[in-house]
Amino acid sequence: MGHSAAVWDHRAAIEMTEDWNGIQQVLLRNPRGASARVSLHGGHVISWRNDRGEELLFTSSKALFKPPKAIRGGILVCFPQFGNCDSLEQHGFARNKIWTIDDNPPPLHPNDSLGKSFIDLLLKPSEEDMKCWPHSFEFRLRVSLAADGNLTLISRIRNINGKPFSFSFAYHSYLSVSDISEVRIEGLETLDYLDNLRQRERFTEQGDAITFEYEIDRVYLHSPNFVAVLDHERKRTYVIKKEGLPDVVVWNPWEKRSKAMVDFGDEEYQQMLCVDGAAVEKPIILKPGEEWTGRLELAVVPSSYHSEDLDRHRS
Ligand code: TA6
Repeated sequence: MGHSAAVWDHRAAIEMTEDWNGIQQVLLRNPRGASARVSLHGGHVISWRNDRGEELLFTSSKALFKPPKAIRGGILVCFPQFGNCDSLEQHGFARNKIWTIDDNPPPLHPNDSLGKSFIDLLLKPSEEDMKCWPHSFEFRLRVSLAADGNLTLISRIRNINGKPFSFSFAYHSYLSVSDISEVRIEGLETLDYLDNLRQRERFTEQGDAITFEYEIDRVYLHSPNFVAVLDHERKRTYVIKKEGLPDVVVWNPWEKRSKAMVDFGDEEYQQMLCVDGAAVEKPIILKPGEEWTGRLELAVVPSSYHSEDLDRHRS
């Protein structure tokens, strides 16, 4: 049976399951055997596998799958704030809510559907959410898996309030790496960043690719729309493409902080790295009726892929 992109039926490539808390999960598959799993708890991508069945996202062996606590790993949607600035919970409430399946979303560009398996999710504020963040919104999230295995998340947030509101946002993405000391990030050199470990003080990154020898928790500002995470040992590179998301958060908890997290193994910092497409420094402001779109595409390519290729992508 042929599964050419033109005849690929995205509904046939979706399987609904339930986790042990009875929360629905959506399994997306592509014709080559790659897959992605999305939980309605948080609209959270909890797994992304290539066509060899290898997991590309990190999830802690100590993760607590107990709502309303967010799962430690995968890709978390942080909204209406990233960080912990006001009365809202850390990284906002979206990651802790049960989303619904959106059967009739407003159309996206045909390229966002053609040849892809995808699911559309919807989050609207509950009365409880309105108490701590009194703004009416509709948040539509599409998660899609393409024929080449690329994973795309498209968030559309619409203000259905009578008044403007502002928010910050991140796709908090736990990438699985072989060994953190063998990893480097390209694309953030020479940028300014806010250091979360020093009260968000602003610094400028040096000219070299970023490598890891200690805890890092930074918001890189106004980054290019392509960033690469190179894993030497596994000989593979994550290419992160983003739109509408000016900042990139980079986080590795290293040894001491790992030990302080109950849902994270003491040594697991060696196998993960968070690189998040985000809008943190300057909040997004939406007037009544306006909509914002933030888009993240993740690809994995062999490490023979060099920064020159990245430059080609950028142009
Ligand atoms: O910048 C990343 C960060 O905000 C860190 O400060 C760290 O706390 C991490 O996210 C995880 O946050 P969480 O609330 O999921 O424990």
